[in-house]
Amino acid sequence: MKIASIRTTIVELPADEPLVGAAVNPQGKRPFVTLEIATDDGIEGIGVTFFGGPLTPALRAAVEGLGALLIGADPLRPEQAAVTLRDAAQGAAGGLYTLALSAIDMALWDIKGKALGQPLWRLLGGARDRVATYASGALMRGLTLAQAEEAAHRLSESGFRQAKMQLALPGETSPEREVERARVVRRALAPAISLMVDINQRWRVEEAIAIGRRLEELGLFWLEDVTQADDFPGLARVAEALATPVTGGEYLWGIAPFRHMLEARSVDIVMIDLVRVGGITQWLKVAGMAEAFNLPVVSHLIPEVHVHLIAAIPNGLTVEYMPWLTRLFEEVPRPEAGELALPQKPGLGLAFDREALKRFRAD
Ligand code: SMN
Ligand code: MG
Repeated sequence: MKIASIRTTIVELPADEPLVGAAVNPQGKRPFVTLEIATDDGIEGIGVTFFGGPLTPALRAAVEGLGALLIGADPLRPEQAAVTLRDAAQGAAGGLYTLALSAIDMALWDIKGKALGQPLWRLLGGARDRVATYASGALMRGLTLAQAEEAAHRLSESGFRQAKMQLALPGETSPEREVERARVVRRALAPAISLMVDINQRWRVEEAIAIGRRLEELGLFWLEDVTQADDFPGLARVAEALATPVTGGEYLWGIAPFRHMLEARSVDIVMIDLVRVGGITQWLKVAGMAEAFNLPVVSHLIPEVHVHLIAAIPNGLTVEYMPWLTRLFEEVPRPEAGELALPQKPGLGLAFDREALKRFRAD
Protein backbone atom coordinates (compact mmCIF):
# COMPACT_ATOMS: atom_id res chain seq x y z
CA MET A 1 0.00 0.00 0.00
CA LYS A 2 1.21 3.49 -0.84
CA ILE A 3 0.16 7.00 0.04
CA ALA A 4 -1.47 8.38 -3.11
CA SER A 5 -2.63 11.89 -2.23
CA ILE A 6 -3.44 14.26 0.60
CA ARG A 7 -6.13 16.85 1.02
CA THR A 8 -6.41 19.60 3.64
CA THR A 9 -8.95 22.25 4.59
CA ILE A 10 -9.31 24.94 7.20
CA VAL A 11 -12.59 24.95 9.09
CA GLU A 12 -13.78 27.41 11.70
CA LEU A 13 -16.20 25.91 14.18
CA PRO A 14 -18.35 27.95 16.57
CA ALA A 15 -16.69 28.45 19.98
CA ASP A 16 -19.74 27.25 21.83
CA GLU A 17 -20.01 25.23 25.04
CA PRO A 18 -22.39 22.37 24.35
CA LEU A 19 -22.30 20.68 27.77
CA VAL A 20 -24.34 23.27 29.67
CA GLY A 21 -24.36 26.27 27.33
CA ALA A 22 -21.76 28.20 29.37
CA ALA A 23 -19.75 29.70 26.51
CA VAL A 24 -17.57 32.67 27.50
CA ASN A 25 -17.44 33.99 23.93
CA PRO A 26 -20.40 32.52 22.04
CA GLN A 27 -19.69 34.57 18.89
CA GLY A 28 -16.11 33.30 18.73
CA LYS A 29 -14.71 30.70 16.35
CA ARG A 30 -12.12 27.97 16.64
CA PRO A 31 -9.98 27.20 13.59
CA PHE A 32 -8.87 23.66 12.73
CA VAL A 33 -6.92 22.08 9.89
CA THR A 34 -8.36 18.83 8.59
CA LEU A 35 -6.37 16.22 6.68
CA GLU A 36 -7.37 13.31 4.51
CA ILE A 37 -4.76 10.87 3.26
CA ALA A 38 -5.75 8.58 0.39
CA THR A 39 -3.91 5.37 -0.46
CA ASP A 40 -3.64 3.43 -3.71
CA ASP A 41 -5.69 0.69 -1.98
CA GLY A 42 -8.68 2.97 -1.61
CA ILE A 43 -8.33 3.21 2.18
CA GLU A 44 -8.42 6.78 3.50
CA GLY A 45 -7.22 8.07 6.84
CA ILE A 46 -8.20 11.31 8.53
CA GLY A 47 -6.40 13.65 10.88
CA VAL A 48 -6.94 17.03 12.46
CA THR A 49 -4.71 19.63 14.06
CA PHE A 50 -4.97 23.11 15.61
CA PHE A 51 -3.48 25.64 18.04
CA GLY A 52 -2.48 27.68 15.01
CA GLY A 53 -4.72 30.66 15.93
CA PRO A 54 -3.72 33.36 13.41
CA LEU A 55 -1.09 30.93 12.12
CA THR A 56 -3.74 28.46 10.94
CA PRO A 57 -3.05 29.08 7.21
CA ALA A 58 0.65 28.49 7.97
CA LEU A 59 -0.25 25.32 9.84
CA ARG A 60 -2.23 24.11 6.86
CA ALA A 61 0.73 24.86 4.60
CA ALA A 62 2.96 22.87 6.97
CA VAL A 63 0.63 19.86 6.76
CA GLU A 64 0.55 20.17 2.95
CA GLY A 65 4.31 20.61 2.69
CA LEU A 66 5.19 17.69 4.95
CA GLY A 67 2.40 15.50 3.56
CA ALA A 68 3.68 15.98 0.00
CA LEU A 69 6.97 14.37 1.05
CA LEU A 70 5.15 11.16 1.90
CA ILE A 71 3.49 10.56 -1.45
CA GLY A 72 4.51 7.03 -2.45
CA ALA A 73 5.48 6.06 1.13
CA ASP A 74 4.07 3.08 3.04
CA PRO A 75 1.24 4.45 5.24
CA LEU A 76 1.59 1.53 7.67
CA ARG A 77 4.97 2.84 8.86
CA PRO A 78 4.36 5.99 10.94
CA GLU A 79 7.85 5.81 12.50
CA GLN A 80 9.41 5.80 9.05
CA ALA A 81 7.25 8.79 8.12
CA ALA A 82 8.34 10.61 11.30
CA VAL A 83 12.03 10.05 10.47
CA THR A 84 11.52 11.26 6.89
CA LEU A 85 9.72 14.40 8.04
CA ARG A 86 12.13 15.20 10.87
CA ASP A 87 15.08 14.91 8.52
CA ALA A 88 13.32 17.08 5.94
CA ALA A 89 12.68 19.73 8.59
CA GLN A 90 16.29 19.60 9.80
CA GLY A 91 15.49 17.97 13.11
CA ALA A 92 12.64 20.31 14.06
CA ALA A 93 10.86 19.41 17.29
CA GLY A 94 8.12 21.85 18.13
CA GLY A 95 5.74 24.49 16.85
CA LEU A 96 3.98 24.19 13.51
CA TYR A 97 6.19 21.27 12.51
CA THR A 98 4.99 19.14 15.43
CA LEU A 99 1.35 20.21 15.06
CA ALA A 100 1.48 19.26 11.37
CA LEU A 101 3.22 15.94 12.05
CA SER A 102 0.42 15.09 14.50
CA ALA A 103 -2.30 15.31 11.87
CA ILE A 104 -0.28 13.13 9.50
CA ASP A 105 0.52 10.55 12.17
CA MET A 106 -3.14 10.41 13.22
CA ALA A 107 -4.24 9.75 9.64
CA LEU A 108 -1.62 7.01 9.23
CA TRP A 109 -2.88 5.20 12.34
CA ASP A 110 -6.42 5.55 11.03
CA ILE A 111 -5.30 3.87 7.80
CA LYS A 112 -3.53 1.09 9.73
CA GLY A 113 -6.64 0.41 11.83
CA LYS A 114 -8.82 0.32 8.72
CA ALA A 115 -6.33 -1.92 6.88
CA LEU A 116 -6.32 -4.38 9.79
CA GLY A 117 -10.03 -4.03 10.53
CA GLN A 118 -9.41 -3.06 14.17
CA PRO A 119 -10.37 -0.07 16.27
CA LEU A 120 -7.29 1.83 17.32
CA TRP A 121 -7.60 1.19 21.07
CA ARG A 122 -7.39 -2.54 20.43
CA LEU A 123 -4.55 -2.23 17.94
CA LEU A 124 -2.51 -0.18 20.41
CA GLY A 125 -2.79 -2.45 23.42
CA GLY A 126 -6.42 -2.53 24.52
CA ALA A 127 -5.64 -2.45 28.25
CA ARG A 128 -9.08 -1.29 29.42
CA ASP A 129 -12.74 -2.01 28.81
CA ARG A 130 -13.96 1.23 30.33
CA VAL A 131 -12.79 4.80 30.06
CA ALA A 132 -13.71 7.51 32.53
CA THR A 133 -14.29 10.99 31.17
CA TYR A 134 -14.67 14.45 32.67
CA ALA A 135 -16.64 17.54 31.72
CA SER A 136 -14.34 20.34 30.61
CA GLY A 137 -14.95 23.82 29.25
CA ALA A 138 -18.12 24.60 31.22
CA LEU A 139 -16.52 26.31 34.24
CA MET A 140 -14.10 28.73 32.62
CA ARG A 141 -12.45 31.67 34.41
CA GLY A 142 -14.21 34.16 32.11
CA LEU A 143 -17.63 33.43 33.65
CA THR A 144 -18.94 35.52 36.51
CA LEU A 145 -19.19 33.76 39.86
CA ALA A 146 -22.96 33.48 39.44
CA GLN A 147 -22.59 32.03 35.94
CA ALA A 148 -20.03 29.50 37.17
CA GLU A 149 -22.33 28.49 40.01
CA GLU A 150 -25.24 28.05 37.60
CA ALA A 151 -23.09 26.02 35.18
CA ALA A 152 -21.97 23.78 38.07
CA HIS A 153 -25.62 23.19 39.03
CA ARG A 154 -26.44 22.20 35.48
CA LEU A 155 -23.40 19.94 35.23
CA SER A 156 -24.68 18.09 38.28
CA GLU A 157 -27.63 16.90 36.22
CA SER A 158 -25.55 15.91 33.19
CA GLY A 159 -24.43 12.47 34.37
CA PHE A 160 -20.74 13.42 34.53
CA ARG A 161 -18.80 12.12 37.52
CA GLN A 162 -15.84 14.44 37.11
CA ALA A 163 -15.63 18.09 36.07
CA LYS A 164 -12.91 20.71 35.67
CA MET A 165 -13.00 24.39 36.49
CA GLN A 166 -10.46 27.14 35.93
CA LEU A 167 -8.92 29.40 38.55
CA ALA A 168 -6.37 32.23 38.31
CA LEU A 169 -9.21 34.66 37.64
CA PRO A 170 -8.81 37.56 35.22
CA GLY A 171 -8.28 41.09 36.54
CA GLU A 172 -8.09 41.84 40.23
CA THR A 173 -7.89 38.58 42.11
CA SER A 174 -6.64 37.43 45.49
CA PRO A 175 -6.16 34.11 47.25
CA GLU A 176 -9.53 34.76 48.96
CA ARG A 177 -11.37 35.24 45.66
CA GLU A 178 -9.72 32.17 44.18
CA VAL A 179 -10.64 29.96 47.13
CA GLU A 180 -14.14 31.42 47.32
CA ARG A 181 -14.85 30.55 43.67
CA ALA A 182 -13.63 26.98 44.16
CA ARG A 183 -15.86 26.64 47.24
CA VAL A 184 -18.91 28.01 45.42
CA VAL A 185 -18.44 25.65 42.48
CA ARG A 186 -17.73 22.72 44.79
CA ARG A 187 -20.94 23.40 46.74
CA ALA A 188 -22.99 23.74 43.55
CA LEU A 189 -21.70 20.47 42.10
CA ALA A 190 -23.27 17.20 43.22
CA PRO A 191 -21.08 15.72 45.99
CA ALA A 192 -20.37 12.59 43.92
CA ILE A 193 -18.69 14.65 41.16
CA SER A 194 -14.91 14.92 41.48
CA LEU A 195 -13.53 18.39 40.77
CA MET A 196 -10.31 19.30 38.96
CA VAL A 197 -8.88 22.84 38.84
CA ASP A 198 -6.80 24.24 35.96
CA ILE A 199 -4.50 27.25 36.48
CA ASN A 200 -3.03 27.35 32.93
CA GLN A 201 0.43 28.39 34.22
CA ARG A 202 -0.84 31.62 35.79
CA TRP A 203 0.38 31.38 39.37
CA ARG A 204 3.86 31.89 40.75
CA VAL A 205 5.28 28.96 42.71
CA GLU A 206 4.69 30.57 46.13
CA GLU A 207 1.14 31.50 45.13
CA ALA A 208 0.47 27.96 43.95
CA ILE A 209 1.65 26.56 47.25
CA ALA A 210 -0.24 29.11 49.37
CA ILE A 211 -3.54 28.89 47.47
CA GLY A 212 -3.11 25.16 46.85
CA ARG A 213 -2.85 24.59 50.62
CA ARG A 214 -6.11 26.45 51.17
CA LEU A 215 -7.78 24.36 48.46
CA GLU A 216 -6.75 21.09 50.10
CA GLU A 217 -9.94 21.04 52.19
CA LEU A 218 -11.95 20.61 48.97
CA GLY A 219 -10.28 17.26 48.18
CA LEU A 220 -9.62 18.19 44.54
CA PHE A 221 -9.05 15.37 42.06
CA TRP A 222 -6.11 17.38 40.71
CA LEU A 223 -4.63 20.87 40.37
CA GLU A 224 -3.35 21.48 36.81
CA ASP A 225 -0.54 23.57 35.33
CA VAL A 226 -0.08 25.51 38.55
CA THR A 227 2.88 27.49 37.19
CA GLN A 228 5.09 27.91 34.11
CA ALA A 229 4.99 24.51 32.39
CA ASP A 230 8.75 24.26 31.84
CA ASP A 231 9.69 25.30 35.39
CA PHE A 232 10.22 21.67 36.34
CA PRO A 233 11.89 22.40 39.73
CA GLY A 234 9.19 24.96 40.55
CA LEU A 235 6.44 22.47 39.75
CA ALA A 236 8.23 19.88 41.87
CA ARG A 237 8.17 22.26 44.85
CA VAL A 238 4.41 22.61 44.48
CA ALA A 239 3.88 18.86 44.00
CA GLU A 240 5.96 18.17 47.10
CA ALA A 241 4.13 20.76 49.20
CA LEU A 242 0.58 19.65 48.37
CA ALA A 243 -1.36 16.47 49.09
CA THR A 244 -3.59 17.33 46.09
CA PRO A 245 -2.19 15.63 42.94
CA VAL A 246 -0.51 18.11 40.60
CA THR A 247 -1.06 17.57 36.86
CA GLY A 248 0.92 18.92 33.90
CA GLY A 249 2.23 18.21 30.41
CA GLU A 250 -0.26 19.72 27.94
CA TYR A 251 2.13 22.59 27.07
CA LEU A 252 5.16 20.41 26.30
CA TRP A 253 6.33 19.85 22.72
CA GLY A 254 7.47 16.43 21.57
CA ILE A 255 8.63 13.72 23.93
CA ALA A 256 11.98 14.82 25.40
CA PRO A 257 10.65 17.51 27.81
CA PHE A 258 8.51 14.82 29.45
CA ARG A 259 11.68 12.99 30.38
CA HIS A 260 12.92 16.04 32.25
CA MET A 261 9.54 16.71 33.85
CA LEU A 262 9.34 13.14 35.09
CA GLU A 263 12.93 13.01 36.31
CA ALA A 264 12.32 16.22 38.28
CA ARG A 265 9.21 14.65 39.89
CA SER A 266 7.28 17.75 38.79
CA VAL A 267 3.84 16.16 38.50
CA ASP A 268 1.73 13.39 40.00
CA ILE A 269 -0.42 12.96 36.88
CA VAL A 270 0.89 13.29 33.30
CA MET A 271 -1.31 15.14 30.80
CA ILE A 272 -0.47 14.53 27.14
CA ASP A 273 -1.71 16.74 24.34
CA LEU A 274 -2.03 14.76 21.12
CA VAL A 275 -1.12 17.59 18.76
CA ARG A 276 1.72 19.13 20.77
CA VAL A 277 3.37 15.77 21.44
CA GLY A 278 3.51 14.96 17.71
CA GLY A 279 0.65 12.49 17.23
CA ILE A 280 -0.31 9.01 18.37
CA THR A 281 3.15 7.46 17.86
CA GLN A 282 4.79 9.97 20.20
CA TRP A 283 1.83 10.08 22.65
CA LEU A 284 2.32 6.36 23.35
CA LYS A 285 6.02 6.86 24.09
CA VAL A 286 5.23 9.46 26.74
CA ALA A 287 2.55 7.19 28.21
CA GLY A 288 5.20 4.48 28.53
CA MET A 289 7.61 6.88 30.24
CA ALA A 290 4.85 7.84 32.69
CA GLU A 291 4.18 4.17 33.41
CA ALA A 292 7.84 3.62 34.21
CA PHE A 293 7.55 6.47 36.72
CA ASN A 294 4.44 4.83 38.21
CA LEU A 295 2.23 7.72 37.10
CA PRO A 296 -1.24 7.85 35.52
CA VAL A 297 -1.90 9.56 32.19
CA VAL A 298 -4.74 11.89 31.26
CA SER A 299 -5.56 13.42 27.89
CA HIS A 300 -5.92 16.98 26.61
CA LEU A 301 -8.75 17.88 24.18
CA ILE A 302 -9.77 15.72 21.13
CA PRO A 303 -11.74 13.14 23.19
CA GLU A 304 -12.73 11.45 19.89
CA VAL A 305 -9.16 10.18 19.47
CA HIS A 306 -7.98 10.20 23.08
CA VAL A 307 -10.67 7.68 24.06
CA HIS A 308 -8.64 5.14 22.07
CA LEU A 309 -5.33 6.12 23.63
CA ILE A 310 -6.46 6.18 27.26
CA ALA A 311 -8.14 2.78 26.70
CA ALA A 312 -5.04 1.34 25.06
CA ILE A 313 -2.64 1.88 27.97
CA PRO A 314 -2.62 0.35 31.47
CA ASN A 315 -2.10 3.71 33.21
CA GLY A 316 -4.86 5.69 31.47
CA LEU A 317 -6.90 7.60 34.06
CA THR A 318 -9.55 9.76 32.38
CA VAL A 319 -10.34 11.50 29.09
CA GLU A 320 -10.95 15.24 28.98
CA TYR A 321 -14.37 15.70 27.38
CA MET A 322 -14.06 19.08 25.69
CA PRO A 323 -16.41 18.72 22.71
CA TRP A 324 -14.83 21.25 20.34
CA LEU A 325 -14.80 18.99 17.29
CA THR A 326 -18.18 17.24 17.56
CA ARG A 327 -19.63 19.02 14.52
CA LEU A 328 -16.80 17.92 12.31
CA PHE A 329 -17.64 14.22 12.46
CA GLU A 330 -20.65 12.16 11.44
CA GLU A 331 -20.62 10.40 14.81
CA VAL A 332 -18.56 10.80 17.98
CA PRO A 333 -18.26 8.86 21.23
CA ARG A 334 -20.73 10.41 23.71
CA PRO A 335 -20.29 10.43 27.47
CA GLU A 336 -22.73 8.32 29.39
CA ALA A 337 -22.76 8.09 33.19
CA GLY A 338 -19.25 9.52 33.30
CA GLU A 339 -17.76 7.11 30.78
CA LEU A 340 -17.03 6.92 27.08
CA ALA A 341 -17.87 3.72 25.25
CA LEU A 342 -15.00 2.25 23.24
CA PRO A 343 -15.48 2.77 19.49
CA GLN A 344 -15.96 -0.46 17.56
CA LYS A 345 -15.33 0.73 14.01
CA PRO A 346 -11.83 0.22 12.56
CA GLY A 347 -9.16 2.89 12.90
CA LEU A 348 -10.26 6.07 14.64
CA GLY A 349 -13.87 5.13 13.93
CA LEU A 350 -14.48 8.70 12.74
CA ALA A 351 -15.63 10.13 9.43
CA PHE A 352 -15.73 13.81 8.51
CA ASP A 353 -19.24 15.12 8.01
CA ARG A 354 -19.01 16.35 4.39
CA GLU A 355 -21.75 18.92 4.92
CA ALA A 356 -19.95 20.34 7.96
CA LEU A 357 -16.66 20.54 6.06
CA LYS A 358 -18.44 22.62 3.42
CA ARG A 359 -20.43 24.75 5.82
CA PHE A 360 -17.53 25.68 8.12
CA ARG A 361 -14.82 25.83 5.49
CA ALA A 362 -12.66 28.92 5.90
CA ASP A 363 -9.90 28.73 3.31
C1 SMN B 1 -7.16 24.23 27.75
C2 SMN B 1 -6.05 24.54 27.01
C3 SMN B 1 -6.16 24.98 25.70
C4 SMN B 1 -7.40 25.12 25.17
C5 SMN B 1 -8.48 24.82 25.92
C6 SMN B 1 -8.37 24.38 27.21
C7 SMN B 1 -7.02 23.77 29.17
C8 SMN B 1 -7.47 22.34 29.38
O1 SMN B 1 -5.74 23.89 29.62
O2 SMN B 1 -6.77 21.65 30.10
O3 SMN B 1 -8.51 21.98 28.89
MG1 MG C 1 -5.24 22.49 31.04
